[in-house]
Amino acid sequence: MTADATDVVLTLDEVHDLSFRVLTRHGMSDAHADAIARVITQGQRDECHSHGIYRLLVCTRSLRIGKVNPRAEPTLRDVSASIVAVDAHYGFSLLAFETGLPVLLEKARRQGIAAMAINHCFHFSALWPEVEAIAREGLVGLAMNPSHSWVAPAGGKQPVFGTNPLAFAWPRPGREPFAFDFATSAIARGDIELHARQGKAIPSHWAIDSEGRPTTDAQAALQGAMQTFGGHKGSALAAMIELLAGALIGDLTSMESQAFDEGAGATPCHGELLIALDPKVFLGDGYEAGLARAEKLFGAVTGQGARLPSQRRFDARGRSMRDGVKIPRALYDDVLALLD
Ligand code: NDP
Ligand code: PYC
Repeated sequence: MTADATDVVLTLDEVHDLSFRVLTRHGMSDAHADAIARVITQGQRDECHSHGIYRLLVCTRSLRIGKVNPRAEPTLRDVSASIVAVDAHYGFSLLAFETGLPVLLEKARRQGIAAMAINHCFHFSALWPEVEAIAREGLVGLAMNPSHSWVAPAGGKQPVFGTNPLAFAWPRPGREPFAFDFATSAIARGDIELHARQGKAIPSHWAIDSEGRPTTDAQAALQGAMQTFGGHKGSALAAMIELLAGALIGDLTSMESQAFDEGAGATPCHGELLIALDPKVFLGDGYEAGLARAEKLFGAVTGQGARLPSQRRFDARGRSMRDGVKIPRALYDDVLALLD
């Protein structure tokens, strides 16, 4: 890998080790620190810069604010034959996800479809590692969550919705799954934060300033309101996520998460909904044919030179596993300072 003086190159083990040390240094239990360090490493590995090592700054700020329980032990509740709920007890979401995943998979295999509600969690991570984990088990995965009310509805100017990510993965035996994962805002807020850190302009369709005018100034965007992607369509999906991963699972909407924060500036605190579907149950004897039909669909996309979502990530994954990852020197120095 070529790196200039403004970059630092780390192996994936070094990224994990650094993340684990920073998190435990800030009082986090080993179990939480390991779950989070693994996902931050995956984010950096796949060159998802808004959800890689940058998140250590966000996590540690939330820990210092004191609202997160850094040693919370998630508990499981068997809601029904096809629903499991995991209470994160105001810890970060990732250990709760890992605690509930085996039960979600077992219920989906038995019932054909199952849901997992994660409640009372601080949430900062990308969702593709979770739906990929479901697809690696041969199941179809869906995941979604609210965040803080940063995003104006289409046609409005006041923030109501979160950046509300929606992720999906379809298993492809012997190869990487078909997966997508996107914020229902025009871009993840983390990307605007990274532009603000680097003093870079943003495209004018990402956000409006506090006067309601489209802006290219990342700082003004953070103080104004973000825009949904795809106008009214992203707005409707964002609302759906508030309902399914908020109201339906008895947890906070993005407006309520923002109010719960009381201006402290911590990571959003709310719930998350995951759904797993087992193609073997849906398709029975038609399982092989169903998966072959999916492959034909993917081939029709790639056959004309279009790419599947996540292909950029999988390419980056290969490079990072071989060569390590490049981290901007200024970010690396800020992360190292967290060990002082
Ligand atoms: P992007 O717009 O970067 O990517 C969205 C998806 O579209 C990815 O799956 C991407 O695949 C795919 N894609 C991009 N370009 C193409 C293309 N030309 N052809 C086909 N597919 C394409 O993501 P966002 O900025 O919306 O979100 C980034 C991350 O932020 C997500 O992982 C999300 O989970 C996370 N997030 C988390 C939140 C939380 O509350 N925890 C809130 C909001 C966002 P590829 O990656 O391969 O380019
Ligand atoms: O990038 O929008 C975002 C985000 C919110 C919470 C975690 N990431």
